[in-house]
Amino acid sequence: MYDDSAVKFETDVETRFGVSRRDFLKFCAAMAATMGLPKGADAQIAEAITKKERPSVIWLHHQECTGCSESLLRSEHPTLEKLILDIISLDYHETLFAAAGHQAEAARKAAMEKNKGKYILVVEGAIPMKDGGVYCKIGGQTSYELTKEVAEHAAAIVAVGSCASWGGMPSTPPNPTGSTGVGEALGRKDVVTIPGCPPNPYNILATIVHFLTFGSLPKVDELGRPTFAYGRLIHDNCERRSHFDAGRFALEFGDAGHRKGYCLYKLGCKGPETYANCPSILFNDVGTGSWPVGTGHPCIGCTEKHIGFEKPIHALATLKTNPPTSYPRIVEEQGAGATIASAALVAGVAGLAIGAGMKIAGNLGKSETKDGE
Ligand code: FSX
Ligand code: SF4
Ligand code: F3S
Repeated sequence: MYDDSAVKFETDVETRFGVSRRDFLKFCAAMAATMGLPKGADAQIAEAITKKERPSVIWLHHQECTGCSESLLRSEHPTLEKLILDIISLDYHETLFAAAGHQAEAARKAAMEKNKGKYILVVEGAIPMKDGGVYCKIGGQTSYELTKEVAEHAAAIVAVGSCASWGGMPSTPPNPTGSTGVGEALGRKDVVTIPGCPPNPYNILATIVHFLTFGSLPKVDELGRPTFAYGRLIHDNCERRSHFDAGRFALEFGDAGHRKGYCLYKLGCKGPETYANCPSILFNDVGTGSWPVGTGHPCIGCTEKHIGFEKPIHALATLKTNPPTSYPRIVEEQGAGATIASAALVAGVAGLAIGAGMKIAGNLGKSETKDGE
């Protein structure tokens, strides 16, 4: 266990990472919490980050907007980008590299040779497979060729963002370039995917920190997504959930319900069929409400294949969870009693045992709040 009271630790951390010991330990605790690790894991993480050799990371870009890198580098408190660039040895990253052209390609090849079998390959962006992959080329190689070459001797492959995970936005029908994700393009099942457009930077970093600390990638679901981040429905963690359960919905952007922070289901929120930790981990480190639904926009399901970028925003989400066993009181803030329609919704739902999700969906279509919101 690292003796965190040692002056040396403090000096090392401040010198190396440019953050205070306190901020560094907070960061390690945040990483442990993000991954749902037990007590003591933050000390293991601190020890690994400060003592172990920085893992070499080769970061490839293909069809994408670079929002994934932007999101990672714009994080604050403590300045996450400083930690990232000190926790890993970023040996190749097209948009951050000072080098260009042959120099950049030479740096990639040197890193691959030096760290053969030990480096992490991070892929951002989709891989076009149509017409021999000609729609995206880097240094004379197609995205597919380049990825295959780097993947061959990688210790782990991490697909960052929805594009790299399954094709994301570039693969939206009719998918003219035959875009797909890394796993499918390479025919590999061992690719860890961190979907989201962009993905939450803490999920990216936690995955890399897990590899650094424990020498393995985190547990994943059948889509290759770490279960610590994609194990729960957004809907089950959403701060507007009590409004959903009580039948209080925004029906139009800017209406009274929207202004009061009611549920966005009827505006097309895909939270009920989207697995991600957005409501609990939030974005941009600015505090409460800093995630799509928190700002009043329905979740578009950007972490889910065939939902984000494919299912229209006006289409209602498919409800995946059973109705709750208890409901909040249906009392409007202004003191009015339960509305007839929302009471009917509760009564209808409470009486159901089978096909509950479908029934709720039916009721939702009919229910209205008192002032027609
Ligand atoms: Fe895709 Fe990332 Fe969306 Fe953009 O690069 S997941 S388009 S945020 O940047 O790959
Ligand atoms: Fe939140 Fe959307 Fe679920 Fe409503 S439908 S509770 S806004 S996740
Ligand atoms: Fe994406 Fe929905 Fe989260 S749109 S960022 S999965 S809230």
